[in-house]
Amino acid sequence: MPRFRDSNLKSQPSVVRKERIKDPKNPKRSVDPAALAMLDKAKEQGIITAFDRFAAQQPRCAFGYEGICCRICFQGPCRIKAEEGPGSKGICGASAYTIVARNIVRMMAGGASAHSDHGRHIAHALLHAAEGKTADYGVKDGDKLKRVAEKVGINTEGKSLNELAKEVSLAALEDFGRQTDDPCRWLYSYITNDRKRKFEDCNIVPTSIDRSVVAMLHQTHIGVDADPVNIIFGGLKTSLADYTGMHISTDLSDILFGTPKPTVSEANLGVLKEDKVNVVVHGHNPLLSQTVVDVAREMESEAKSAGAAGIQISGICCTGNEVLMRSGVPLATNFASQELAIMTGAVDVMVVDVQCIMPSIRNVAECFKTKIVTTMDNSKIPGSHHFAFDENHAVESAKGIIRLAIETFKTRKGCACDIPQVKSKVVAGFSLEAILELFAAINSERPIKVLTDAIDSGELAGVALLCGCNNLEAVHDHAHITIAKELAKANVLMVGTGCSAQALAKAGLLDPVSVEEYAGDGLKSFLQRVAEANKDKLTDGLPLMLHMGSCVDNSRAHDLHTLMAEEMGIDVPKVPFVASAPEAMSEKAVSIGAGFVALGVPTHVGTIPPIEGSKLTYGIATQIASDVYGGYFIFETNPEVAAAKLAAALEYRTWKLGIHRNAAAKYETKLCENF
Ligand code: BF8
Ligand code: SF4
Repeated sequence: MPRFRDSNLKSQPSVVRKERIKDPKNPKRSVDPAALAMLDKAKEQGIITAFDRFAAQQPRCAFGYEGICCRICFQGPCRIKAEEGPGSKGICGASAYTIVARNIVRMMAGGASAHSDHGRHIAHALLHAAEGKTADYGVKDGDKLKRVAEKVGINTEGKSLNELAKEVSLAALEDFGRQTDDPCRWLYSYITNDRKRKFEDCNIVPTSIDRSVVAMLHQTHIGVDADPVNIIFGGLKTSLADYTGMHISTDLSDILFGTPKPTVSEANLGVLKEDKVNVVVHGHNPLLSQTVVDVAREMESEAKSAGAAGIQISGICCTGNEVLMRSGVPLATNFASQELAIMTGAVDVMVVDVQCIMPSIRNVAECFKTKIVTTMDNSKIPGSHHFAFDENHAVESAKGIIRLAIETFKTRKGCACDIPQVKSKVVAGFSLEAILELFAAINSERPIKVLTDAIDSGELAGVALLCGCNNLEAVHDHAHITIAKELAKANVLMVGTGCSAQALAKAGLLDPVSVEEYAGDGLKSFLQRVAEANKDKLTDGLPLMLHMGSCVDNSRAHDLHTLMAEEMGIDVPKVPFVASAPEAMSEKAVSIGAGFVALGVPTHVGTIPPIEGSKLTYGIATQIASDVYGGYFIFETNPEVAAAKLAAALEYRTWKLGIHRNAAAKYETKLCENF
């Protein structure tokens, strides 16, 4: 990690392990007023939630927490129990560094699999739509289709949209199973030439998604790789396969459902309506949730005939982000508080697809009228309703789900609900295309220059991506909100995704009025200038953070980073761009974070992943990564200190770039490439 002006700021956490979790036995650990109201209700009614189960799991096993428990073969679990002697290694002789490295890269493989399988599902839907095999989907954004085709090197001339969609989806599917040694096409179409050289030099270029995951599981089988650097580099290859899968998901979802544009909506449990049929979509895959949203609009009259005032759809987790971004559907809540939405008693159906769905939602639903509907072959919860979802029966399944919700409403009608009257206005929908269109109102030739000029002039301190999960280990939403407020004060332009964006949405930070209260003078003038130039499109102004979408849409943020690098004439690790996952928890977060680091981004994580058990592996993540890739991890559990570290990382890059630019001007040379 580079040295910062304040030498107290390091990549290691400022908080000792024992003090990291505030009040761990207290189940009321949230700053969201709606969640707190529901936690009171849960206590009164004796309903157990994730907040209680977190307390019950304390104290956690130190071996697992530090990553030095190995369960890769069943001679174990082996734990590293001593500094030396037989207890200092696993039964096979694996050292702490091997065990920690193997565990963490297997998490990357899990994350890459989840994102990419989602992308594959969408690629199949696009292919079948293009071949006329499903009537339920089709190309909605032909311009995006052409842009993506051109970007990945497919000739668009003289081809119909369906011909092109077929070629693009087949090219995407090839990235999953290519058997030659050519690189993943989606990765190589979007990154800089300098990054390609770097990845080739380090031998971490994935040739296909499936192959890199299989190779990773092989490499970490008992008795294969013991070298932590080689294992971690194998993990980085998998994380770049994850990037590939995320980019395919984003691109093909935009083609099928439209590229997001700024939209006004609301967030938090107050969006549920007692007198309406409430359908909550939860999970990640827009194939289903977008169809539910579209079908619900056509079924309003059926709901009204059942005595409801209409149908209210709202979202949780990333599927919620997908339908917010494209259709303005309100957000109910984020990951940690998913059970609490059911506690309102107002949810008729919670329909789930894949990832981040707590199996406990069914137990909570049993206490109310709520029905849980699972939809995917690979994601079922015992005791729930299952509507098998596939591209050929999407509309039919969505209609069945809405009808079940209407029937449930009939039995719920007249029962008391407890909907906390808490919600905030949200302006979201900032795809990269939407952001560039806003900038184009100021500079139509080179829109991205509006942003890089603001950094060069010192108006903005840089760009930060706020992303990632909730983790019950943290006080729900607190770190997301605190870091956002601190970075806003420091004039950092923020973009966001995932549950992080949802935390800010619920807290009112995606309401443009929050700019006046929290933004520093530079950020305020930048946002106001861009909003003023786009008065016709942005009737409500710009919010403090630009919501770019779901977790796969971190690919949009990577593209913004790459465009900035190209405009500034430098490679990505020199751009004042940082990322933060203040409350990360999932395997996907591990693979995204590792990908960010390989792409040269200082990446803060506010909840410590299980790698502290090996100083060597920890050093690879924080120090060696920086030396090789320019990106590195910053671990910090205190959000105020984390914000200071992120601001310092930006300042360091701006300072260094300034020095090299001055030197280049003084000596009339080109900008040095290797600083
Ligand atoms: O993919 S942020 S808790 S919902 S894993 Fe899950 Fe984490 Fe939320 Fe979205 Ni991303
Ligand atoms: Fe133990 Fe080695 Fe088996 Fe891991 S792989 S459980 S360290 S014997």
